[in-house]
Amino acid sequence: MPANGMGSNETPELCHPESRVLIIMTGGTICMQPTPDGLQPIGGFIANAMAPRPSFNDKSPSVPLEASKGSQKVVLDSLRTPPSTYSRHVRYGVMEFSPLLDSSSISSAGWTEIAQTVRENYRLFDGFVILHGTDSLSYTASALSFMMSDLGKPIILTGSQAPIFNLQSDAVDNLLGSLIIAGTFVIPEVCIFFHHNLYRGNRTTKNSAVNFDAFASPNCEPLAKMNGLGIDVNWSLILRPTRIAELEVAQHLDTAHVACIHIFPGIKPEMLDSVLRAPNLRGLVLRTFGMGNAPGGVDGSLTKVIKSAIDRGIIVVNVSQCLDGFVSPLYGPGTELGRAGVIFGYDLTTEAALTKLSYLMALPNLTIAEVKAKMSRSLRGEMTELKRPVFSHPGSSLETAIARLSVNESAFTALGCAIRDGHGETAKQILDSDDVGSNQPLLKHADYAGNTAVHLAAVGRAEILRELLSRGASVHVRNRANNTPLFLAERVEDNEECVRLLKEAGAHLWQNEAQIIGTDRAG
Ligand code: ASN
Repeated sequence: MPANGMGSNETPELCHPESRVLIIMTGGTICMQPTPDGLQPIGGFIANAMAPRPSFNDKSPSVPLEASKGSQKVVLDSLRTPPSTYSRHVRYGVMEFSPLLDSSSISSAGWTEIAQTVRENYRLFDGFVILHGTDSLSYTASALSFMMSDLGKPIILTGSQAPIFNLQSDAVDNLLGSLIIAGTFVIPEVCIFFHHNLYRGNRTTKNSAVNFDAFASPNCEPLAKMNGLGIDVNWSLILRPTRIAELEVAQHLDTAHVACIHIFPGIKPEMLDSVLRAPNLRGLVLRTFGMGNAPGGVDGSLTKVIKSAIDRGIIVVNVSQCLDGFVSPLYGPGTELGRAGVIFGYDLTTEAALTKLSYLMALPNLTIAEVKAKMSRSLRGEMTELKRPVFSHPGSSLETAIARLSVNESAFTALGCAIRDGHGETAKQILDSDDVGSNQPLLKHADYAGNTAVHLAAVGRAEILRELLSRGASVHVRNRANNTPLFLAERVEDNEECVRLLKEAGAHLWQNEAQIIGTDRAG
């Protein structure tokens, strides 16, 4: 058995390893029951809704789960799913908001509470599922996506159109799918899972008040789809951090100084002006017609009030009322808005535009010019940016040539050889040739023992490890023996540089791994 734990029989035999997922219950229809005051969220979700259902409870003994709530240590009751088609159990505990909310009442304070709960429990769980009402789900998902920088683990938001206690409900499918995805795939994004689709959260909008298929992501394909038996992840779309840094969570969003106006034929410039003169207003999202047009008028008075607001330092962002497509200064009225200094939000949804503006306005020390510049760029995949060109590599090495044939075992084998032999330049070439549209599918590959390139490099190839991490390779994927790259790195002597790099990228040891390393060192 190799001493570094790379073999599949390193830790005690686990036929079906467990992932740990924290469910944060904020409320929403999923946990509602009828009352004389209409549907209201009811607490005790794990005991009332999950424990009685075999798909959420394999009846194994409950293991107390250590968690953190408002910086206090708490112990959560846990349940475990039966093994999924991916041969993993998901063990989970539930933390409930108090009070539970209809999501129409969520605010920036609620987003801060969710984000801080994730941060406090980040090292204790493999992934997070946020249960939330559907009404403002896209706003919350967008807000959280901006609040989390260098996220390395999945955060999946879901809810349902009908309560879980109803005979006909979408709740079980949505919750079970979210749990399995959060416990199986290292998709380091804030996502919404709904009606068999996993969406990038900041691309979504609620498009049905009643249908189970309630969300649309008009300008971005689903990140994954649940098919009959399994889940097809579109790895080429998944975004990963592109620098070596740990998760950072923004404190809050400044929703108090932004507004949103929906343009309609006949809108009075005075109406818009009175909104733009609201005390302390700093930003406005303008929902325009088609590709970004607003009524110009003979004297352009609407544009005049907008220009005057921009001159007073207010940021105005143009997004389309159309779900599909983008805004651009193509037509006369759009060109006029562009000349007045309006920022074109390309294909941002209204939800993403408002929360992004609120996020940027809450960041300390950003100038108006910097906020404007960031509004025109994608921060978390919320707007489409032109793809990087694909370069050819004349005169590349044999390994690179093999690797370029396709993204498959031969490419990963070539990369593995380069890592094993410490050929940093070759590894870089292979990764460059894999960098189609900056997706790097090779970073998600694993060998027969489930070791990713990061596992392979963690045992002493610091230079290559740095390269992998700067390209966004995950430090959280576990191999078949359930070990993280950091565990392998810690078990190798004189390997401080790899350990340091992994920790800088947010890696941490799980309790069982720390115990084994403690025993190693004591011995
Ligand atoms: N009003 C509910 C909410 O957003 C709607 C739902 O969850 N389906 O909390």
